[in-house]
Order: sequence, then C-alpha cells, then structure tokens
Amino acid sequence: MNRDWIATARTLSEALPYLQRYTGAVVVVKFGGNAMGDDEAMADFARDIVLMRQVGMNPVVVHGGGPMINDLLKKLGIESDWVRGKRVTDKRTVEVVEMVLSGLVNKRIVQAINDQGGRAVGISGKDDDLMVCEADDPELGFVGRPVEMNVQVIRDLYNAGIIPVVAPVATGMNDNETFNVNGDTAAGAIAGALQADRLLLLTDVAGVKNKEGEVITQMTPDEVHGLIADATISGGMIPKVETALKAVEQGVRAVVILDGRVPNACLLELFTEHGAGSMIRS
Ligand code: X2W
Repeated sequence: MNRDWIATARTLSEALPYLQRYTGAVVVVKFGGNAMGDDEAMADFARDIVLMRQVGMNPVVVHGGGPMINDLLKKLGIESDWVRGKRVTDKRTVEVVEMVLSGLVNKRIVQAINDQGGRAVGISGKDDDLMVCEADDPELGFVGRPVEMNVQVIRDLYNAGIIPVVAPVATGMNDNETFNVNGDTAAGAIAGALQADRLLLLTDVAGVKNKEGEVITQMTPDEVHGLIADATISGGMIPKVETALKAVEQGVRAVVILDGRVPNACLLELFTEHGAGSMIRS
C-alpha cells in the first residue's frame, strides 16, 4: 500500500471531530490583498472555501485588495496617502476603489471559487444595504465606519447554498455616497452582526508575536490589551487586533489572525489539532 494514501486516509479520519464540531458553523474569512498571491494560491484558497462549504459549514468571504487599488491608482497617476493604516480617500480615489474591489478583485475570487465547483455570488456592502457607513474621520475623506448592518442578505445566500463574497465598499446615510471601508473593519462588522463562530483574518504574517518573536497561539482580550499597552503589538497589527477585540465583544466566538500564504491555511486552522496563527477569544 502506498504510504501517502494511508496518510491521506488517516488525515481525513482525524478531521472527523472537527468536521462534527463545525457543522452549520458560520465562518467569516477575511482574504487580504497581500494574502492573495498568484493564480495557483488563489485556486488553493478557493478550494479550501469550497471544501468548508461541502462539509457543512457556512463560509462567508470578505476581501481586501489594497495592493490592487495601488496598482490602478498608479496607472492613473493618482497619489495615495495613508493615515493610521487607512487610505485617505477623495472622490476620484473612491471611484477607483469601487472599480477595483467590486469589479476586478471580487470577480476574480468569485470565479476562482466557481472554478473549484462552488457557487459563489459577489456583492459589496451596497447590496441590500448590507453595510451602511458614516465618515470615519474628516481627515480620511470617504473612508467609512459601519454604523448599520443588514446581514439578512448574507444569511439568505448561505441558506441557499451560495458562498457570499463581499467587497468592502459601502453606502452612506445620504443619497449617492460611496465609502471605502478597510477590509478588516468590514469583515469584523459582518462577523459581529452574524454572531459568527469564527472570524479568520488571513494576512501575510504568521500571527501576533511576543517579544521573543514567537507566535502567540492563544490570547484573551485582556491579554491583547496588555500586549498593546507594552508595545509588543505595534504597527499594522494594531488595527487587526482591534478588529478582533471588537468582533469578540460583539459575540464572535473566536478570531484567528493567520498567514494566508501558508498552503491550506484555513483547513490547517479549522481541521487540525495544531491550528494556525493567533487565536483571540474570551
Ligand atoms: C482599503 C480597502 C482595501 C483593503 C484600501 O483602500 O486599501 C482603506 O484603507 P487589504 O488588502 O485588506 O489591505 N481601505 C480605508 O482593506 O485591502
């Protein structure tokens, strides 16, 4: 008997308790632009999502696409500034953001999932008023902070066997407003409103690291506050852990920050004892 086949059968067998635990679970997966990689990496991600659906979970994909927005802004000769990890977004920029996120990036992910045999439907925060925003900070222009969530459209989609793929672009309280929403913020707000079982934040770092540079596998919200206070958590990780803390506060059972570039990152987290990345839960 081929050893690889035996190992494959064992792996499947060992996944049983996890498969049972996650039946019907709502898992929001934030797929960041930096985690996307090439077509092969995209296909691997899509296969994981289709597998999650196939074994009875309800995956919901919320994506970013910062690097892809940068590419088009550059081609158009539009400069972009960042303040506290968010893109300063004027009228011209928000048009580009919507084109790239709702168009290019959203449809690339939808297509990749469908190519793996799933049924993906792409929407943005505008569809069915899923996410209604206010201006986050006058300094940032059209950057939105979600103030009203209408997640029934997401439930309707997954209850119909469809995998929702959400672009973080939103409507405002006034007619005709469009807001650019940070992808992590959007994923956290959607996971919170759905009272999701898991929020997986796929990024391009291994997780939250301690002072020795080792990944911290489990943290409570109190421990996270301590790590921010003593500057162990800094820079780009701060908005991520803040999203995680808020999501846990809103009733998400656990948030995991993990490296989306690792092959099968979602499966590793959900279906093995080992897990992946850093988990934040009460
Ligand atoms: C982000 C939206 C995309 C995003 C932006 O304009 O780049 C804000 O900064 P990643 O790939 O997840 O970083 N919005 C307000 O979040 O993309």
